[in-house]
Amino acid sequence: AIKPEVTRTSRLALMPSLPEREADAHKGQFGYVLVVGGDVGMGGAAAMAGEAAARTGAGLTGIATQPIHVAPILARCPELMVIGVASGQAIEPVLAKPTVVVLGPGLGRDSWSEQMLQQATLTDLPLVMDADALNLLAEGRVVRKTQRDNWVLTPHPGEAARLLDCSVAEIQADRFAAARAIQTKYGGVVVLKGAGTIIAGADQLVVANVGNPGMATGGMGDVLSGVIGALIAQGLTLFEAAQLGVCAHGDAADLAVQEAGVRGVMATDLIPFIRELLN
Ligand code: NPW
Ligand code: AMP
Ligand code: MG
Repeated sequence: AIKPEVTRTSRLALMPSLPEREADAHKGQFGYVLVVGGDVGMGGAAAMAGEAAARTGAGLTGIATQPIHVAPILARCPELMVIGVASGQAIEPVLAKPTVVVLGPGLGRDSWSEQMLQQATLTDLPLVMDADALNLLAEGRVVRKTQRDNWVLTPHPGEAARLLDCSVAEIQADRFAAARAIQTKYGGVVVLKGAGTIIAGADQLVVANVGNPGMATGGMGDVLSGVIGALIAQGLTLFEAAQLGVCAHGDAADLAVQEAGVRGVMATDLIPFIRELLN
């Protein structure tokens, strides 16, 4: 049940936060999103986040991933700058250019994952933390700062339970309290995903009643993380980007379902609709 005092957010309310494109605009004005993720077996997650970021209007998009994923990702989407990072290799030079880092899609939880996480969390850039970046954070494997103002955490209920060291049932029993508790513990902006996604900042809390059960399929969250990253890159605040990203993503899923039904929607099906809705 939605508490009456909780404000509902919507795509239309947030659209004015997206800057117009002037006639003489250039790509440097729309930011550089770097996706860090894609361990062996999950290259698709990083690819989906990257493609979603580019289609959401990022000026430039890069992906730092396992070397074996470079060629297949480039073959699918040559607009992406795909950087292979081997075990033990420093990514410091790669981190000099982006305006925002999306950390976690398909990142995994092994030594390569930890190496990528440690290096990426050394930057002071804004971060979108998703998937295994959240799992590693929950396990205490982020060594630098475990509380920061300039990150967006996007847990699903399973990841939220790990972040608070409780059960999924406890998260779902009071999703508002759970989102607030994660925000208090880790700072920044928290997006607690699932039906009735909650977005919590330090002193704001809104609910987005968007989306549908067709979204219960792999890759949906990876697309969302890229969308939020691209909105941050274009100058939205973290709280605005989280709200507009969630709403555009959920509304796009509704359009995808209207087109062909609730079963068999794929995460990449949302991407053209997200683009259309943000234009
Ligand atoms: P249960 O079973 O109910 O106790 P995991 P993941 C819970 C990558 N991917 N309501 C639920 O727990 C990701 O990016 C790669 C209630 C469920 O079993 C990650 O890096 C893909 N519970 C990595 O895989 C496509 C909910 O969480 C558990 C819930 C692992 O991510 C797929 C699953 O969470 C994937 O995105 C809800 N609404 N939602 C690719 N193509 O490369 C989740 N749970 O164990 O964190 O696994 O989300 O699949
Ligand atoms: P992930 O579990 O990380 O792939 O993220 C799943 C995405 O799909 C999140 O944005 C969820 O909010 C969304 N989603 C999944 N199931 C539903 C549902 N039943 N209703 C609305 N949104 C959903
Ligand atoms: Mg996910």
